[in-house]
Amino acid sequence: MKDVMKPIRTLVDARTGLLNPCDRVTKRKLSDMQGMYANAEAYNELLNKGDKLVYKVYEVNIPQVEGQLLYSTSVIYPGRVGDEYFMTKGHFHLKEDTAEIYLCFQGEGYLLMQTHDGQISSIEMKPGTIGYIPPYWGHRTISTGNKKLILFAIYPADAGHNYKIVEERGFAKIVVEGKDTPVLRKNPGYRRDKDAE
Ligand code: PAN
Ligand code: ZN
Repeated sequence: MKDVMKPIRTLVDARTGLLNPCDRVTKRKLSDMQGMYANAEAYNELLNKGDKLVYKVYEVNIPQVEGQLLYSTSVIYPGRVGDEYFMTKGHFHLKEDTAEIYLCFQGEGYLLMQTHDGQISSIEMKPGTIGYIPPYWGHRTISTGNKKLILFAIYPADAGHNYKIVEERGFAKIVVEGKDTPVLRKNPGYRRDKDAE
């Protein structure tokens, strides 16, 4: 019989997002977000004041092969670049026919999604919200509250991440501070997928 992997038990602290045990922590600072915010001047101004932490991801080490599931928590800090809220880089999965589930533990924000053929969707996230990302949807999360946005994610372990496409084209929408509530605006810097035109 094939070697069978042993089951894993992980504890999650819903107030901090910490996983225990945790095998990997990825930190993304403002300097890692070059070119991702619509207001480049506000970005440079903020960066000059210090290289703030924008988000971190806690992960458990699971073999990245078909059949396995990866799970992680993402902690997105409260903050803005100009009027645009702190967010993750965002990506499409390299294996595009893979889905993902996000569960919100704490904070407020959005799960922003788009397809190559120009469809756009967003789910408002607050504690207890589960967002389902079907296959083929690129996704990014945005923290719009005063507290950290803490999300738990589960996805196929062999999904992979395509960041390049987002770095090159951006997302069609941005989430900015409105008069009373956050608002979704057209991203002036967005370049649509040429193949879809
Ligand atoms: C998440 C993300 C995590 C960080 O686990 O990887 O929130 O966002 P970026 O990967 O866009 O920097 C996920 O969607 N995994 O597939
Ligand atoms: Zn993903």
